[in-house]
Amino acid sequence: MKLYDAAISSAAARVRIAVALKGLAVERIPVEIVGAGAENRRPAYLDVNPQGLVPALVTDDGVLLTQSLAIVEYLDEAHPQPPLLPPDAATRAWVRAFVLAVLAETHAVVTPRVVNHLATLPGADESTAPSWRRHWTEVGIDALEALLARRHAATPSRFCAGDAPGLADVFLYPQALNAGRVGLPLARWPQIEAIVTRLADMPAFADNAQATLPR
Ligand SMILES: N[C@@H](CCC(=O)N[C@@H](CS)C(=O)NCC(=O)O)C(=O)O
Repeated sequence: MKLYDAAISSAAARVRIAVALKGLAVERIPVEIVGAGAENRRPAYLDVNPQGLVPALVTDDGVLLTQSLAIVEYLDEAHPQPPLLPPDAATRAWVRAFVLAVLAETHAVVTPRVVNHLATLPGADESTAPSWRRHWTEVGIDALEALLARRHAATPSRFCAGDAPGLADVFLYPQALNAGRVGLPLARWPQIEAIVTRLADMPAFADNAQATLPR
């Protein structure tokens, strides 16, 4: 398999973590996504992913996949051990709701392309982008903490939805590290801090997400 990847990308980190949890091998193809040297909007990469985003994965059969959730679910279906989704339908639905709260309602509104555009709008100044990023990170992670608190009050577990790391943890970890990048220590979210601290002890997580644990 080949992974179009950027070390700083939390979306790509989800795939790197899933690959590591599954014990799979993947050839990483770095794609520059920031600054003047950015390659992801050039025709060569748009041929790979018309959205111009990382990650993208080419399977062993030569099929090209995009979107981290679709890629991680593909890996889980193609390589079922260890499973990333729980066995019962209701917990699977909870996990998917949590993952969507990370990718659609938190990550999607603070990605560089959104924040960079905001900074060009009339009335924006140097505080607009950092303030937007911090606000939506806080709103997003507050919601994740509330979802976890409610679940764990009824069904305590070491990780998001069980005693082994799964899909929700794969998505939570890189997003939680992003909070540190915008100056938000994890201590304000005790459920998340406890889980992320456990995940940080696992090489599949620690070695595949860029940034250190925010304290
Ligand atoms: N929903 C997508 C998001 C992908 C995404 O936003 N990737 C970012 C890096 S974290 C990217 O490629 N940004 C480049 C750009 O915005 O130009 C996924 O989960 O794969």
